[in-house]
Amino acid sequence: MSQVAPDLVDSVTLDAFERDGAVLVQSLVDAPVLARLRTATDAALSQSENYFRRQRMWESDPVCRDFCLHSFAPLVAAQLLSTRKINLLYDQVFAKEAGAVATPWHNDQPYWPVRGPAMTLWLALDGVPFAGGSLEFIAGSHKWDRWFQPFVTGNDGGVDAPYEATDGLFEPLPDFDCERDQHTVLCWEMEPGDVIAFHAMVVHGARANSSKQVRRGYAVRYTGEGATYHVGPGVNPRITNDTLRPGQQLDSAQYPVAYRRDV
Ligand SMILES: O=C(O)CCC(=O)C(=O)O
Repeated sequence: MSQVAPDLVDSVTLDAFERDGAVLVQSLVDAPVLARLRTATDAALSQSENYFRRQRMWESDPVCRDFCLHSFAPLVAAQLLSTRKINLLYDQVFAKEAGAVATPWHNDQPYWPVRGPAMTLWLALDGVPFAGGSLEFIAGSHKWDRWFQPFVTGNDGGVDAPYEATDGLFEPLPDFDCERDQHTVLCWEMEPGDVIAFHAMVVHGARANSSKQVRRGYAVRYTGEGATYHVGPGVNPRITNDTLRPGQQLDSAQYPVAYRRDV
């Protein structure tokens, strides 16, 4: 597994992440690591039909564990969040089959048991053409501090229903597709090994996959220094923790420290 590569995040990348909440980093992961991660994520894909239930593979798979905890990935997250400590929140594989519907607009943090700095590294395991389930981001929306209503997703990644009992806690999702001309929407084609780094509060979704190929992405969620545990309506119960209390730091077997710099 590739180890620490210093200064992976140059100032242009960092500025883009801070300004837009999402940035493409090309050719971050090399072919041997990609091959191992494809094998590992395919094993997870064979175990669940549900688009959003292939999570926490690192806990049982050494390849995922190595990437999440011992590769350069936590360092990249630390540089982007400008933080001295990174915890792993969880990992997840997203496979959009040929013909799959779009993933609706959302921001991630309403689903996560965490308050404070958090982000994702989304690694392309396959090439992602624009029409092949490419991710889209509303530039700068991570700074809005707007918490949008989480929804229950179907097996294909579409919306099944809004989460119940969250009245008043979240804003209804605007129809961002109708508002496209009011925003800068970022979307990149990706080669295998490219990564999109994005902030947990940036509004994003994924286009339908109208190609003939599956589109597999491996997402690793990290939190930064100052992040604390929080549970409330809308939080994904499959990623919560039985022992932490609200307001505590995340450090635990479930959310291990993946990177720490003392000075
Ligand atoms: O890969 C996708 O289709 C959606 C990914 C996503 O929404 C996320 O990683 O938060």
